[in-house]
Amino acid sequence: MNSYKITTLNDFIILRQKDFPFAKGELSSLLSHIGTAAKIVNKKINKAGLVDILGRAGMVNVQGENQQKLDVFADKVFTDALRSSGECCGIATEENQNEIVFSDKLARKGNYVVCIDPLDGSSNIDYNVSVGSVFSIYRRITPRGEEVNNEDFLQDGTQQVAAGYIIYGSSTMLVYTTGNGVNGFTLDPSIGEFCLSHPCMMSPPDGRIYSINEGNYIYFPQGIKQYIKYCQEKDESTGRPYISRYIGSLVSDFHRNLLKGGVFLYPPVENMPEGKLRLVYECNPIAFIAEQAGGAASDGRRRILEIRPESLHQRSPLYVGSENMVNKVLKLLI
Ligand code: P6P
Repeated sequence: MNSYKITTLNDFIILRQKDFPFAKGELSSLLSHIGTAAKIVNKKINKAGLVDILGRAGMVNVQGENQQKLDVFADKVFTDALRSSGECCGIATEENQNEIVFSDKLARKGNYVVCIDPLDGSSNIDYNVSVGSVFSIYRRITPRGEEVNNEDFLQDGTQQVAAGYIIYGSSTMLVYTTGNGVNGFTLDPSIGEFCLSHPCMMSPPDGRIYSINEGNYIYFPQGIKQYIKYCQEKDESTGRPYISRYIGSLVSDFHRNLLKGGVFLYPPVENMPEGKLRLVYECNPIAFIAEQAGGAASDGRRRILEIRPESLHQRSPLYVGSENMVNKVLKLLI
């Protein structure tokens, strides 16, 4: 019988704990709780077509978007898991206008806050298109023992201690970084464990995939229109014309481009002058992972990670992926 060396997410977190000489296992425990919540959400998503969990919950979230039942379910699962971890003293989530303060004694002692989009791409759920969860973890600014407040959640992306996403696709993967590279874990349903499947993920510096909703073409800044034309020109020395791939689910589009090389673009458009994606719980975690994998992430003028958030739900244009491709976009935007 050949030996099949499995490294589960929890094995790996503990193994890598030495990267945090001062950590006493708190961040490790928090990441492990996120992994557990992801398994629960995954189970529900996998059965979505079979139980009455599809479709709208009949509510509207802070974004004014119709909440899908799975959105509401995922939000509750991650909130409960983070609250019970004892390491997290509050969360900012896409589904709630303000931060959620965990005021019980244990949680108030937590060192960390989490910003999360519990189920991104949820409009795709009813059509069996892959969706994802995206999260950032920060050390709190307010003193331990006190209740968190807004400032704990409006830190710039360079302050993230960890970030990750779960992609509920043909297989379910959890990809995260704690600032020491990016590692991917695939859920093995037969043992109910996330197992290390993509160690040290690196984004190719170049790629041939560009991901953008070309339906908004007429609203794009001139530089983006030029970039799309650049992608479509024939130039075999640079592998053009490139390939257009767009799922309409940030985590799925980003994950594919991270592995194969490519660039994802969400520019300002007519009814969203700051773009559509949320800085705090979509752009920042994705940008942290992209940079840790050797890629780049910009709003067209600055590194995403250097933007000082002013509000929880503020939007930002996002150009993210292979470094040379992002740099080409930025050159045309100047
Ligand atoms: P559009 C999904 O609703 C989402 O928030 C992201 O996951 C995705 O990248 C984007 O919106 C797609 O937006 O306007 O192209 O449908």
